[in-house]
Amino acid sequence: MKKILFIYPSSYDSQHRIIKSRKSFVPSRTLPYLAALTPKRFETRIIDEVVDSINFDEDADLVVLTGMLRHIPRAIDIAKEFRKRKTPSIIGGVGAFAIRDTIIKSGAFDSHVIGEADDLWGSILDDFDKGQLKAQYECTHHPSLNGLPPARYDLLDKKKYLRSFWDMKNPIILIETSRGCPRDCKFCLVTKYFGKKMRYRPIGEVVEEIKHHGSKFVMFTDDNIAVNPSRARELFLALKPLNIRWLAQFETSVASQPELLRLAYESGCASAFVGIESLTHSNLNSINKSQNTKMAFKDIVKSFKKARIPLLASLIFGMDDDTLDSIDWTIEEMIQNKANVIIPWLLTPIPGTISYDELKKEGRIIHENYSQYTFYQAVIRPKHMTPDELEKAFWKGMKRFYNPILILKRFLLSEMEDMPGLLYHIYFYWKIRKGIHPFDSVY
Ligand code: B12
Ligand code: SF4
Repeated sequence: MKKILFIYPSSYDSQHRIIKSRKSFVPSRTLPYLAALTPKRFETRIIDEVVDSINFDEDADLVVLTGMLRHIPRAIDIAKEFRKRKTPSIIGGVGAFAIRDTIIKSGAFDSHVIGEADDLWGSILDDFDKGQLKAQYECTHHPSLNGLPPARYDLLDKKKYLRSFWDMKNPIILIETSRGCPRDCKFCLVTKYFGKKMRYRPIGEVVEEIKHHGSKFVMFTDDNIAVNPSRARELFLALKPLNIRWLAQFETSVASQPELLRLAYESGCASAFVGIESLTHSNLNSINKSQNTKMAFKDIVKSFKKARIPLLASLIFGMDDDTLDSIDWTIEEMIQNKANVIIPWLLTPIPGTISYDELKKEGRIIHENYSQYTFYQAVIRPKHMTPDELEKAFWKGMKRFYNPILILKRFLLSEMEDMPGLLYHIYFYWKIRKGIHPFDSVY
């Protein structure tokens, strides 16, 4: 039986050390899903390099790699090591799509796949079996999401992932119910990669997959879970009997749909990750996210609070109209308006996005060492501050929002969803003190 080694690479820190951790936040869906698509005639094993080590001498017939942008430099080195042992490798996924020229130039991989795997993976493995692996494959369409197999989370070592408050036995699992996004925010790769047209999995299949894994806390990978309110309603109704808690990404427009939010809560929505991005309208217009200017932030928060869903406000600092004062002011607004959680990032140009093209043209990209594209290290020159000042303002804001007195105050005044909220804030506080972004995979 031929053996496939699926590897999710770690990334390098600023001293070129491989980032390792005892535990990781949430297991990625990508490789467990690719393993599920793999015919039974292959033996499969998954290595998540942040928490597992790679034995380059391990007996393997094929190495399969994936990753976001920051993982690609490490993926290249891993493939080169295996090449020395004559083990072929394949790479695909969002990172490999964003920087296809870098991948080709590296010459490290036997095969480079562009696009979604669902309709392609079987024929790639047939070619591999025949010893006829091609240098490049591309899926030029967006596959249907009917009949997707459940991801093989059973191939992962569950102990290595964080537990949620609601399920102390199982890790948080990622489940897909849709792909695509009809918006086209300039900094985001989703529309470029998955397309503007929404594709949905049959709800019955989503429910079956959730039951199959048995985890009581689910994070949906959908980029915009309620963009189609009638489908979202149907999904939430189907989730209700499962008695799970879940988290998903919502856009701000859902704040004007109290009925839908109420249903989300009743079906187990434990947190809504909302791309607020900026409180400055000119910034929002400049990134093509003017839909966020339609409702004031305080009303968005109120609407989620009314539905009893904690709001995780995702923010981006470093846009053209950001100043050091406006960053401080944004954090204060988050505190005053009682956002439950804030998740700030720095504007980072992903090749393939409009933001990348614009910043490149203006000569404002400092470097393209993708290992450092962590989204909390400044890689662009902002207009009204230095990159160093931007990073300092980011950490200052994080420390201000997650300071112990405010955390305690929030807990005592029940602004957060009681115990889980408190535990998450303590966890975030601890990560920030270590200089790690709370949503980075390392623990
Ligand atoms: C869930 C998620 C997270 C989770 C979990 C991450 C994880 N451990 O997997 C959390 C919240 C932790 C997270 C964090 C971040 N994320 Co995130 N995340 C996602 C999200 C929403 C879903 C990913 C997913 O599981 N999809 C389902 C799987 C099955 O899809 P897939 O991996 O794309 O695989 C398919 C194809 O790509 C292909 N494929 C993939 N690999 C391979 C390999 C081969 C060989 C082949 C043939 C095919 C193939 O086949 C699969 C099936 O078709 C995506 C957006 C999206 N819709 O994909 C963003 C996304 C991946 N994240 C992104 C980013 C930027 C981040 C953050 C930096 C935060 C931020 N600013 O948004 C952090 C960084 C974390 C880190 N490790 O450093 C970007 C990545 C851009 C890039 N090129 O680097 C994305 C694309 C969103 C975006 N805004 O553009 N994220
Ligand atoms: S940021 Fe969110 S709303 Fe905007 S294109 Fe990306 S997924 Fe869609």
